[in-house]
Amino acid sequence: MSKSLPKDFIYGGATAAYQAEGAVHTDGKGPVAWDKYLAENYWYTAEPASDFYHMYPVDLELCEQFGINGIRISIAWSRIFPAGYGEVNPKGVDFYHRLFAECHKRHVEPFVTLHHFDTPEALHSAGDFLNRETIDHFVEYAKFCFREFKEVNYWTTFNEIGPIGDGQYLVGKFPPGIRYDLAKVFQSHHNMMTAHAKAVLAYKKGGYTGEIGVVHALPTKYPYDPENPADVRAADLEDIIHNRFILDATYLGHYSDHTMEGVRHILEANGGTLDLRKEDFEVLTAAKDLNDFLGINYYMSDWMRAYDGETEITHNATGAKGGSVYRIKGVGQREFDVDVPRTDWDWMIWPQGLYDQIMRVIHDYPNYKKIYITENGLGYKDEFVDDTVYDDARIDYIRQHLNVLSDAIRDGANVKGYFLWSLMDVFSWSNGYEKRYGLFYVDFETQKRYPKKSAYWYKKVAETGVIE
Ligand code: BGP
Repeated sequence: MSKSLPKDFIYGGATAAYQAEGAVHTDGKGPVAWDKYLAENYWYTAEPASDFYHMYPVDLELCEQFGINGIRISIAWSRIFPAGYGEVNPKGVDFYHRLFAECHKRHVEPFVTLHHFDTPEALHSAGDFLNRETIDHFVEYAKFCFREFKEVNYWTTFNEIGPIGDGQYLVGKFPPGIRYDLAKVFQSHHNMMTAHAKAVLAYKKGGYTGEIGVVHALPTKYPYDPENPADVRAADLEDIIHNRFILDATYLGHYSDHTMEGVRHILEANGGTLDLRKEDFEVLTAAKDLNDFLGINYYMSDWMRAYDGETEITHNATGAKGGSVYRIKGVGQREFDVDVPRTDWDWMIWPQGLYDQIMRVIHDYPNYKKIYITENGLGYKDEFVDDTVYDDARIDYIRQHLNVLSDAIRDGANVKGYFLWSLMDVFSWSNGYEKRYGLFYVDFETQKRYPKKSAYWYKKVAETGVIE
């Protein structure tokens, strides 16, 4: 029998400013570190992306036509403050007012993220969030947006604090491209969580009537051999790096003894120290019960084995299946050779991991209030035929993940919505335009949109609440 989802459920599509808007130098937008980094290190840039800066009325009309009643949008910080702080750019402010008005006109609720990987260049080159001044600049930018964009009912401070630290300081695939520096990873996570907490406190102090939360990417980590204590330990340490450290900061207001033992172990093996201040924990503690929702981005799980060697990571950017290597000194290694389907980019497709992750959150952090799945989707080398894409693999992927959501709700989780990554095709930060996720195919030359088979399937689920 088909499973179903609750009546008030949000069927959304997700986007991010830098991956969708294009127009990177238009109307006074300030530079971000990615502009130069992509040009120098990858085979593509953020122009034209999906030209959402001009095409948003088309995309929102498609939402309305296809039963999509929520959209994740991020504000490009450097459109509002081109240098990260100081003078406001009125054209940037005006763009987002027009965009949010169009959302409401089409009955699509905007869930708005303040920071989706795109710190303004001036702050990024001064150390990004490793520099504590960036925390203050972020909070000022957040406060400005809260005051200015009163039409927004759902705010997210950050998108994926975890992958930002990993991308910037561990894997080195995001600017500034630093590799294997675990201390910077944890410090970046901690400082960004402090910035998040300060923004939440400012929002609540401002007496606004909307909701505020944070979006975390939470890949589930399993031991390759659950009977082998060394594999269990490897999975646990990986979980601390990617999930537990930031979840503790979000909902406990401190790091548990278990978490800190793991962090110390990792830093002993890799070197480096952390600057965790008393005043940070005061802020984290004050904010821990004020998060109105948690956004979970879930794409994959990982299987971990013990590993006794130096760190070695190879990022599979091109979709040549089997190209990934991931081994961290003092932590463990990812095992890709398990009996689980995976994408061409070596992302292990495991819907049960979403269920297990949700259950962990509601069990370990009972003050979570409610959850939205803010990203989930299948990156694929779509084939464009007959003016569409017959993306049965994507339909299957979404169906399986919605099914476990239905199970999680049945088993007591308060999950209120799902945002497919991505609404229309956008480019991927470190994989380019060839890795597509959208419900709507984008011809990046003409910027024309074409509904894929998955868009029609998703529309039916949104209209009926039944996962066919
Ligand atoms: C998340 C990001 C998105 C998006 C997605 C897919 O980490 O929040 O911005 O890019 O992952 O990832 P990728 O583009 O690497 O395939």
